[in-house]
Amino acid sequence: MIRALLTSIALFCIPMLLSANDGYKLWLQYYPIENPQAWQENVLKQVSIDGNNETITIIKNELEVASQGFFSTKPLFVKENPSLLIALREQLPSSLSQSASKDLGTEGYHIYSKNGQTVITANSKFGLLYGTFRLLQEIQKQEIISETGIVEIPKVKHRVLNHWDNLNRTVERGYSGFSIWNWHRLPRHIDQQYLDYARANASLGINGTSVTNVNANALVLTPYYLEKVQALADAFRPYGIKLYITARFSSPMEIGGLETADPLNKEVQDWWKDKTKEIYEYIPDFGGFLVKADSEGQPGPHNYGRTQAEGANMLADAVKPFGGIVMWRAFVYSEKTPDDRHKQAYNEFVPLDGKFRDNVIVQVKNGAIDFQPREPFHPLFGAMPKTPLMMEFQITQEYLGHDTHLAFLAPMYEEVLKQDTYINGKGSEVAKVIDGSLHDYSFTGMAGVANIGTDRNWTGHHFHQANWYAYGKLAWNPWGNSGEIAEDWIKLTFTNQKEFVDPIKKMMLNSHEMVVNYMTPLGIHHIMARSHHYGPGPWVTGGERSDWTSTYYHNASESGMGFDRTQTGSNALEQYSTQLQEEWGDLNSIPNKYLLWFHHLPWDYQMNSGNILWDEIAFHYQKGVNEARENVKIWKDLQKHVDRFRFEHVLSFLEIQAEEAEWWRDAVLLYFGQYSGLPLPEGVEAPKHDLEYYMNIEHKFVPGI
Ligand code: GCV
Repeated sequence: MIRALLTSIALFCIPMLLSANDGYKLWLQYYPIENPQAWQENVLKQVSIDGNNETITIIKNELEVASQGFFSTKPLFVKENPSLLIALREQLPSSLSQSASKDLGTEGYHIYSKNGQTVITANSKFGLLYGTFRLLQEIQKQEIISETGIVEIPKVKHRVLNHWDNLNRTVERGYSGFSIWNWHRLPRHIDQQYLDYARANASLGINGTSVTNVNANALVLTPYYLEKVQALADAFRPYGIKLYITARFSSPMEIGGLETADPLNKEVQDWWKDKTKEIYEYIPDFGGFLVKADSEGQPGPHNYGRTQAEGANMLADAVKPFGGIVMWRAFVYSEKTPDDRHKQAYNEFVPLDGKFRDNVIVQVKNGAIDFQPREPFHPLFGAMPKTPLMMEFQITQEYLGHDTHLAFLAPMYEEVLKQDTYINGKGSEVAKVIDGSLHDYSFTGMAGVANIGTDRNWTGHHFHQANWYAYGKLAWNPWGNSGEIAEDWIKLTFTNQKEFVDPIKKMMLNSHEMVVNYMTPLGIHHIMARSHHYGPGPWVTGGERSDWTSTYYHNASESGMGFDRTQTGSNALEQYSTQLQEEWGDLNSIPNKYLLWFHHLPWDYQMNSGNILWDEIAFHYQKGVNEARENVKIWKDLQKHVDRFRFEHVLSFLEIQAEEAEWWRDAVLLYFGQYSGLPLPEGVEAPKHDLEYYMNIEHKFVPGI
């Protein structure tokens, strides 16, 4: 009897364990391939790869893990007659070289088939590593490698993750647990997760990481921490990843004993030169510094009456002899400046165009305010022809519901990258600033503020792995397509089955717009709760600075709402090209998505849909709620395609999201309804509670601050 019971428990548990997938493997699942085509089955059987270095060992391991996962076999590493030849171009036998692979640069790769063999070639071991990951992805997706094959060359040079991780392991705006950097155990203990992190990044072509918060702590520059940073750099190096750290501008005073941090002071300059030399002794290929200065209480050159260029150049001179760079953030604004926050970075940086050293790249957020659910592109893009500018996207969802709200961000990134600035006439897209082609420079970059933490699945929501993935893909190629990125990610992470891929792709591609609908439609912005930014807070007002309040941005009153950024208002519009000034300044041509970003309008303003503004706003909120509810249904219907762990995890998050979409709708409509004085239009559900109820919701210890 007892034995029978135990047997049945065991039989019940085995499938449960087998179906346990905690998501740790990200998009590198390498799940079994059913009915593989002959070439797929054969390609990993006999592999030839020469060379004796850590990167080559990583490539071999990857091939083993993948082959084991796909086909339950291990590849044989051979010298003769391989099915897969992985070789540097200079090592390729002439019978196998191809002309198309000539211009691969230092990181590009070419995968092709010739004479029955599959070949991966590149000019460097990192090109081979990227090519290997790509081949494995193609195998998982069941694609064929043709004779011309795949030629890939990154369009952006510095593809960097920015971790806003503090030395105490909290993560500013991080919602997936603690920082994965265990500073206390470093340098002696190298956690497996560091290597898995590097591997995942390499699989996307990410080639840099800045491991500390931009709200920086000078201690990271002391020998105690440099030893630890060195250990991380050593772990990442074989994966082609350079390490950067954030430099606190006042470090010479805080840890150097100087009385000033003035960038024009010789002692200060020498301090940074010596410090930099010391860092390079620990990390010979150190990437350089990332700096946030003169922003939100951070020290900077303004403290000494100096410009951003003078501050950046001092650090640039220090790293220059070692080949390092400075990524200097343009997120500079002050509550003491009476101007619209939207305009401040542009006003500060444009006059400095051409004044930065050639190893400084200015890092600009995608929009001028701050990673709102939707923002028009930052007017700096295109406006500094003599200064390389890099993009900063936020992958972590500070303003997008944190970790429980599904928002696939590739469409948002794509919207910004493909937006025409019209700076040099039609066809001057933001992506051309980022890939350097608009102003003809090769010093290019993209940064993504990481959403990675100690959560077992890395990113909190399983679907937010897709945002890390999408960032990596767009950093490699800013002209990439969200649909293709979503489809590939689904296939690599879950399954190739069309019945799953199609609806999930649709759900992902709509998810960002859905969140915009129930949070901030029609150009409404910055109306979230104070400080932690979780949930609605259109009533936020007062406090230490007005540019951190909601009322500063929405300007709601009985007469209407919206921020007038036209000539009758702050005229932030004048920072864009004349083409866009005309398009966005005119109520007949501005896209609805930017309407209240640039215009203050009465509640009964007649929209081209036939609705008045108030009704249109209300319909958007309701639409967002409906879509969030629908996603729960879509997911439930697909249960049979997903392992139990990930199914349940995602389901509970989608349910939270649907509930919180209602919270947003009700709170915001009740609040603005006080001013519009109008009833909710038919089709919009009545709020469950009164405004006071929503204003009194207080979440304790929200992560990320
Ligand atoms: C790291 C926003 C965030 C801050 C962040 C800042 C920045 O203001 O709320 O947490 O600070 O952006 O990008 O520097």
